[in-house]
Parts: sequence; C-alpha cells; structure tokens
Amino acid sequence: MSEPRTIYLKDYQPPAYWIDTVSLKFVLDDHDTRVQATLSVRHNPAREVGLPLRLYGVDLTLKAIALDGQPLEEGRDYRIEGETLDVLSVAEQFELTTEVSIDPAANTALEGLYRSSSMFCTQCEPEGFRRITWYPDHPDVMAAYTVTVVGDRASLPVLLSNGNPIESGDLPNNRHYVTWQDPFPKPSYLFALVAGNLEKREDHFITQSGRKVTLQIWVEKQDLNKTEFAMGALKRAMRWDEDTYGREYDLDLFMIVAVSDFNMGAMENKGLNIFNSAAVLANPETATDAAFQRIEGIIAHEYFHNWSGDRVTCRDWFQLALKEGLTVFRDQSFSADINSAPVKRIQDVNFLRTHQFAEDAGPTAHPVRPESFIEISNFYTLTIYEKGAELVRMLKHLLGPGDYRKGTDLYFSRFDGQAVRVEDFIDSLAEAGNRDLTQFMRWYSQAGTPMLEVSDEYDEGAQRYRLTVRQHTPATPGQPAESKQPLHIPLRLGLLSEQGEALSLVIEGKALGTDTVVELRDAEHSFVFENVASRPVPSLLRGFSAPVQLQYDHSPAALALLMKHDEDGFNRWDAGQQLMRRAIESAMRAIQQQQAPELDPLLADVVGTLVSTPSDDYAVLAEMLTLPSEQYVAGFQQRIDVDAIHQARNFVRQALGDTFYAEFLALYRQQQSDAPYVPEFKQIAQRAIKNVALSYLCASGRDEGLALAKQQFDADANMTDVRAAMTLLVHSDNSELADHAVKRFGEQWGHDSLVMDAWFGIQVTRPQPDVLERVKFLMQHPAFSLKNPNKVRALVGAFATNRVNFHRIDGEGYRLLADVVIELNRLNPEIAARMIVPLTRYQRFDEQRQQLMREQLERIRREPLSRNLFEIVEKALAAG
Ligand code: B3K
Ligand code: ZN
Repeated sequence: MSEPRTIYLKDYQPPAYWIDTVSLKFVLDDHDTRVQATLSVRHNPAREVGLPLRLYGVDLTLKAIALDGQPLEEGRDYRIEGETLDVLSVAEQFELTTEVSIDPAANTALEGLYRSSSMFCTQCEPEGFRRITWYPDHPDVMAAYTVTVVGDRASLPVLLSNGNPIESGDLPNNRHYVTWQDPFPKPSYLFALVAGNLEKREDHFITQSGRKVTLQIWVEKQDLNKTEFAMGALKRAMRWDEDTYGREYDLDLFMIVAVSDFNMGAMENKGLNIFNSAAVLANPETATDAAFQRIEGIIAHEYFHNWSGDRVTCRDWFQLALKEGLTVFRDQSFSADINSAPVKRIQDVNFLRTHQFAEDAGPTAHPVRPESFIEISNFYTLTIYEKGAELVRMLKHLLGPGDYRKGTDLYFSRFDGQAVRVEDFIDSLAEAGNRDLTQFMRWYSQAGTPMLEVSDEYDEGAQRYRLTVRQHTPATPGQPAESKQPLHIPLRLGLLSEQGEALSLVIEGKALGTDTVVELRDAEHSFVFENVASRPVPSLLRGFSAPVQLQYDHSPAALALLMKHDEDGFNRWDAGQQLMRRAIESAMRAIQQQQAPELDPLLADVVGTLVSTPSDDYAVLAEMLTLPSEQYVAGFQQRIDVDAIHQARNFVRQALGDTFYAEFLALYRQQQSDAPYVPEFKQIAQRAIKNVALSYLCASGRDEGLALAKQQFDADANMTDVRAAMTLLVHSDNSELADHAVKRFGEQWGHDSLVMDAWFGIQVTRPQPDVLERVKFLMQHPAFSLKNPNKVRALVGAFATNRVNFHRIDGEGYRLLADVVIELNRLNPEIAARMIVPLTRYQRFDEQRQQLMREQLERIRREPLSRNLFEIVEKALAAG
C-alpha cells in the first residue's frame, strides 16, 4: 500500500525523454512470466539535458537492466524508490533493456497482465502497463510496438497483441510464439496481450476507400454462439463512423476478445479491444433487449475510440473527458440513429439526472476536467463520461451540425498521432464554426450541476412575453459558491398556446420558427418574444439541451398540456415525469402525516388518455408510463425519507394499476406476439409496453396480475419477458410464486454465468425485509466470487440500490457493504472504490442513518487502505 500523493494538473511537464520504439518479449507462465523490454530512448529537446530517465513499475521483480548493452548497477546507475526507477546520467539517445518477472495468477486487481479463467489478458488503462514492465507510463509518451508472445502450444494456442501478426513458429518444450507489430505509435495504456484456448468468429468489412478489413471476435469455445450480434453491431458502427464522422478504420485487422473477469465494460486497445464478456456476448436465448442494446452501444464506443482516443489521444489523465466525453457522445448518437432517437435521449438523460447529478451533489463531485487526483482510476466517473458527453452535445447545438462536423474533421486531421488537451478540441470547433468558446471552457473546470431559475411575465397589451433566466452553480468540494462563474448555455425552447399549438417565435423582429436555441452567458438573461396573442406555456430545455437543473413553476395543467402537445418528444416525457414526481411527493407528504394518500386526479387523467389512445410509438409510451425511480425522487429531497418515498411510489403505481386495470390488461393482451424473437426496434418497443402494462397489473394488487406474470414466466418465450415476469414475481408478496421463479430460473440457467448475474440481481433487489440474509446466503453460492467484478456488481452492487433494505435503520445494510469493501480493498482496489460510493452519499439522510454510514466509513478508514479507497473515504469523511 503506497503513500497517497496528490497529482496536480498545474504541475504537468512534458516528458524528458521520448520513446520511439518498444520491443517486448513475453514468456508466459502463471507465476513467473518473463517480460523483456527494449526501449529506444531519445531526449526531448523541450526539456533540460541531464535529467534522469524516470520509469514506473508496480509489483515487478527486476531481473536485468542494461543501457546500450552495458548492465547497470543499482545505486550508481539507477535508483528505485517505491514505484519509480530513475536511470541516472543518460545520453541524448540510447537503448534501455530490462527483464522482469511478474505473477499474473496472483493479480486479483485485474490491472496489468492477469489470468481470467483459462486465459492471460491485460488491462493497461490508465496505469496498468507499469505492472508489466518498467516504463515512462504516461499517455503523452507514444511509441511503435513490436511484441513477441511465447506460450505453451496446447493450453495457449492463440497468442494475440496489437496490430498485425508478422511472424510465428514453434519453439522447443511444446511452446510456440507469435510476433505482432503495431505501426501506429501509441501510449502504453493502449497496449494489449491475450493468450488462451480461444476460438473466433470471423468476418470482414470493406472500408469507404475500398480496403478489406478482417474482423475477429475471440471467445472461449462454448461462447461462439453468442458472437453474431456483436459482429453485426461492429459492422454497423464502422459504417456509421464513416458516414457520420468520415472516420475510416486504419489497420487490416480488428479484434475483439471476451474475458469474464474485467473491471469495466471494455477497453479500446489499438486493434485488439478487450471486452467484459457481459458487454459483448449475447444470443436470443440468454440476453434481454436491454442487454442487446447495451452491447451494441459498447461495441460502437470502443470502436469509435480508434479515432477519438487512439489516433488522437490525451496528453495527461486530466484530459480523460477529451476522449471519453467525445466517444460517449458519438456512441449515443450512433444508438439514436439506428434505434429510436427520442427513447435513447430519454434513457440517457434519465440516467444522467439520476446518477451524475447525485455525483455532483456528493463529496466526490469534480469538474469534467479535474485539477487534481490521488488515484486516477477513481476518475472514470459519470461526470467524465456522461457529463463530458453532454458538453460535446452542447457544442454541437452551439455550432450547428455542419460546423460541428467541420470542427471534428479539423481536430482529427490536425492532431492525428498526437496526445492533446481539451483546449485543442475546443479550439478546432471554435475555428471551424468561427465562434468564441472561451466562456464555454468553464464547463470543464467548474464542478456541480448548474441551476436555471426561470420566471416569466406576459404583457397582454403589448403582446409580449418575457422569459428571464437566472443561472447559478451550487458549491462543490474545493469550489465555494462565490467562485462559480456564469456558463455559456444553449437553451432550446418553444412556446405553446393554451390550446397546445406551437407558436411562431419572434425575438427582436427576427422570426425563429417554432423551436429555437437561445444562448445564455450572463448570470441573468431576459428574452422578449413578440406578437404573442395570449399567455403561452413555455417548453424549456427541449431535448435536454444542457446538463442543468431547470426550475420553472409550471402549473399541473400546463404540464398536462405539454405532455400531450409539445412537439418535442423529450419534453413530452419530461412533463409527464414532473407530474408523476409531484404525485409521488404529495403521496409522500400524506404518508409522513399518517394520512391516506390520494391519487392526483390530473395525473390519473393524463395516464388514462395515454393508455386508451392508440399509439404509434410504443417505446416512447413505455417510457412515458414508467414512474421516476425512488433514487431520482430522492434527489429532490432536502431530507431523504427512504421509506416514505418507497411507499408513496408504490401507492401511485398501485393506484394507477387499479384505476386503469382494464386498459392495462387490453394493452398487455394486444402486444402478445408469436413472432420469433429478434432484438429489433419494433419488437423491443412491443415488449417494453407489454411489460410496463404487466407491472401495473401486478401492482394493482389483483391476483390476476400475478397469475399473468407467472404465465409469462412459465411460457419462457424470451429472456426479456422471462426476466420482466420473474422480477414481478420475486418482488411480490407472494412467496410461493417468488420461490417458484427463483428455483426454476436457477435450475435452468445455473450453467450460464452471465444469466446467473441477473438471478442474483433480481433476488437482492426485492423490497421484502429478508433480503439482507439472502445476500449473505447468496455470497456463499458456488456461482458467486468476490474476485469477479461482474458477480460483485450483480449481487452486492445491486443490493446497494435496494433503497429500503440497504438503508435499513439498524445499519446492517451499511455494515454488509463495508465488510465487502474491506475485503475488496485487498483483492481489487478499483472495484472496492466503486462499491463504496453509496456509503459516501450520507449527507441528506436523517441523523441516525448519517451516523451509521459515517461509522462504517470510519471503520474502513482504520484499515490499511489502497490509494483508490483512501481517496474516496477521505473525501467522504471530509464532507461531513
Ligand atoms: N477506456 C476504458 C477505461 C478503462 C479504465 C479502467 N480503469 C473504457 C472505455 O471508456 O472505453
Ligand atoms: Zn471510453
């Protein structure tokens, strides 16, 4: 466990030495893998001469080190201190060779080279390469790699690395080797190696310039029948990136490998993407609609990184959002284009507002470009990824699609092969669009969710309507409220008449159509709309044009009007969400005062219209009928009352289910289909609305609802319907039906590790109070392992989202999470630091729960902590 040290963006210095080429030789072995490295090193003329060459290494046993063939002596020629090795007094140009021994089988952190089931694989981003060999492991050091992998021919028949295979052959002792060469200079974090007994699905893609690229998906034999969808998704992504961004793939080979032990979703290593098996493997028997869509998005995301990340990379890790924000925006746009744009936007915004806004409001809030970190692995956050993507989306709003494309073309061509900063991206867009984006840069340095307070005035005599928007950003750790400056915000809006017609917008004599983007730059800004015949209903922040919290006091009737008539699909959904949230809040107040809650008649009215009017978009309708989550509702409470929110939301669901039982039943019956399962949009929409209807039928409390769920579960038509029905059965109060579903599903899918993740998840998210015991019991299940991140997320991570049970007033939910985190701290610090997050968000709970959560944080703090956990726990305790 190393001494935690804070790294600052302001301390950045270009490297003293460049590495032109890296030659690596791996001789694979479980406990004694040998890595020989030859680096050709050249002094960086931008830095002073005579500086030592600084290398980084973690858990390496140094076997040999030589400079231009001369062995070096420790103390005299080089010095090792903690994770650094300084080679003293070196020349302008030289060759450094090292040999180290590493222990992949003991590597449970899943960073560097490690074993996953029968294979060896790597994860180097952000700082895993230093667990493989001594190296100047920073992303601005880019080199061309040649890699030879030696392994046992029988157990490791497939040996992969980045680029193209250039040589292979047999060796004595039943071993063989393959040499790979990657012609594109890359930072060490994009290095990858995979070795194992793997099989492949192969296909090809003809690029826009007519080159043929071989595509391979490598998996363990039993998973070959789960690779077809991913291959199709990859080809769709390659075509889309050519059509939409003009980006063509560059190597002749593109490989994807599925591994079962992986900290994140996937990794964009050059030419050799490594995937968490959950993010790539799927077939119609085992996967849900949501899984197919998620896989398609992640395949695209990693592929898109080839340009936004690999060809143009980050100068330092503070610039992480440069590649992640842009790439998330690109994958979101891809999914929107090939599926349903409104549904994709609704889901992305719902996720951002529920989870990223919570991060902004908590003790680990940070800007999209942080100023400092202790452990960079802790910064693969929703703020970097999701808010980072929103910033790129805003830039596209500000520039318009044509200039945005010109700007990204300029960025990719100007910085190809370079490691750059956020400014380089922004300047490219500013130049292409001839815009001043200086103020926009504040979005990258200012943390927190900006608040927009909107007020309005209607002057009937003058036929004018004035909208006034005030913006401010609340304080976040290290950034007091006074330090926050006004942001440059694109606000998309329209006005509706009282009858719901879209009004033509005129500002300062300029006709703007019925939908426009106005730009905010000042703390307060007013817009005057002319020729407005009667008081309009504003439709604000259409499409969620900026990641802000909007406050405008729409009357319930105005929300109902927007829900029915707004020409913006996103705002129709959002108006409904506001109505639903208010209905839950009012039920909550009644419950807190020990009164009987009542269903808001206006909400009943609009839901009644929705369920009885034929729809042309069932996917959107399913979203519109879904109540906001307990966590989303909690985000609006000053003091979170976990139980009241839970009861109130259940009450609204039950009341709607009861009131519109006949309509939901009709909707459910209409959407039955015998068509063979395909994860295509029309079917996905049908299943979505059918399962929403079923959930209301079950919530109604009538036995027939649960009987239908059991029927759907037993029919076993496809995983989407089975899991939806199983969730309803297992989360119901009928323990017989719940046990039936758990038992049968477990027996049927016990052999399939990915499907079993769902089995764990559904059980530990039940609202019933016996869940804690069940979590403990399931942690002993043979299919569970603390060493496998997917299992930890599926069981412990899912339990922490179970609001009523995780937040049990006896604190046992918190204790269980802390116990797990303490164990994970030793096994896998990156996962430990992710799992602890729910405990750090204690600030708005009642005194008793705050106290209980802090006690667990303090207990964890007394352990010898990894850097990862140290940083999060310190920040959490400091915020209290
Ligand atoms: N770039 C990787 C991040 C992996 C880092 C893990 N510590 C995943 C992605 O964004 O594509
Ligand atoms: Zn990414």
